[in-house]
Formats: sequence, structure tokens, C-alpha cells
Amino acid sequence: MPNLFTNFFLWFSGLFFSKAAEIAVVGLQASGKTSFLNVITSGQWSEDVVPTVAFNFRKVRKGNVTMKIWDVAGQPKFRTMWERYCNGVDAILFVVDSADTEKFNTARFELHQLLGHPSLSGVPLLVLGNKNDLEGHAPVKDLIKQLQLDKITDRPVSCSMKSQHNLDIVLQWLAGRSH
Ligand SMILES: Nc1nc2c(ncn2[C@@H]2O[C@H](COP(=O)(O)OP(=O)(O)O)[C@@H](O)[C@H]2O)c(=O)[nH]1
Ligand SMILES: *[C@@H]1O[C@H](CO)[C@@H](O)[C@H](O)[C@H]1NC(C)=O
Repeated sequence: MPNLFTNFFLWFSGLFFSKAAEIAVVGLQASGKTSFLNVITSGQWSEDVVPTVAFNFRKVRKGNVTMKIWDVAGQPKFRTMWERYCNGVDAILFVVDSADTEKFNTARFELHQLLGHPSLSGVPLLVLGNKNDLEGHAPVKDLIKQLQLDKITDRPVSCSMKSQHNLDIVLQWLAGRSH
């Protein structure tokens, strides 16, 4: 059975990475963005060299999919850059550490700040609860409540937990947003 799943996942992720898509992967520092990308690509992505930037921004590529990754929390002056970096993305993937309940307030604040940018209106949002293998992690319904996802009405929103068994569903959702 595990082999069957793995094979299906590899087959499916191959399809996903053949489609053209640009995805913004954002979240608080250490929420697990890099780890998640390593899981879905088995670490096989190429890193673009980004001209010297004053904050933690990276761009990685695999197949025809580009992921733009950065930490949302930081110095307010960098907020003006969000719009530029999100411009034209097909989806926003917001990664949250579901075990770090003390940071939910910060995560909610930063998420809603980001979504408030006019040029990002309508861009689909997928919230991914990470570190759900840890004791005391919040379930999906708590994430929805804590991050006030029900208040987001100007775009498609989905919330999921990262687990071996639904990574294909996560990719499927993202693929539905690509062109
Ligand atoms: N237990 C657990 N730890 C994780 C998980 N994902 C990431 N981490 C750990 O959390 C830390 C931050 O992860 P990283 O991917 O670097 O976060 P980023 O700053 O958002 O890119 C690292 O020490 C990871 O090993 C997870 O699903 N479960
Ligand atoms: C990327 O897209 C082009 C054009 O659709 C296609 O020919 C190519 O095979 C794709 N790349 C990958 C790695 O799938």
C-alpha cells in the first residue's frame, strides 16, 4: 500500500510540475515553508539567484512551476515589496505551524495584511497546517477559526493539514489554479 501511494504521488506531482504555475509560498519564519517544498519536490528544485535583496526572499523552480518564498513577518518597510513579489501569482500558499498556537495571532495579522493588498484581490489562498505530527497541534477547524479564514470572502480559500496522505490533494488544488 505505501508503494502504491508513493507511486501515485510521484506520478501526480510529475503532472503538477509540468504545468505552468507561479505560487507565492509565505508564512512566519520557521513555519516550515522550505521543508514543505523539499517534500513535494524531493529536494529537486533549482534555486534562482535573486539580486541582492534586503529581506528573506527566494525563488525556486521545478519543471514549469515557480515558487516565490518569503517570511511575511518582518520589518514593515518590506511590506511594500509584497505586492511586487505576489504580482501575477496563480495562488498563495500560506504555511502555518499548527503546533505553535502562541503564534496564531501573529500569523492571522500577517495573513490578513497580505491579503489586504488590492492587487492580490481574488488570488486563491491555500492555508497549509504544518508540523501536525507534533503533540498538541491545532486541528483544521481551529486553524480556520484562529486565522479567521471564514472572514475571507474575496477569493477561493482552502485549508488543509500537511500529511503524507493528502499531499496529492494539496497539489491538485494548486494545479486547479495554474494555467
Ligand atoms: N516536527 C516537524 N518539524 C518540522 C516540520 N516542518 C518543518 N519542521 C521544522 O521546523 C523548522 C523550520 O522549518 P523550515 O522549513 O526551515 O521553515 P521556514 O523558515 O518556513 O522555511 C525546521 O527545524 C524543520 O525541521 C513538520 O512537519 N514537523
Ligand atoms: C513545460 O512546458 C512546456 C510547454 O508547455 C513543455 O514542453 C515542457 O515539457 C514542460 N516542462 C516540464 C518539465 O514538464
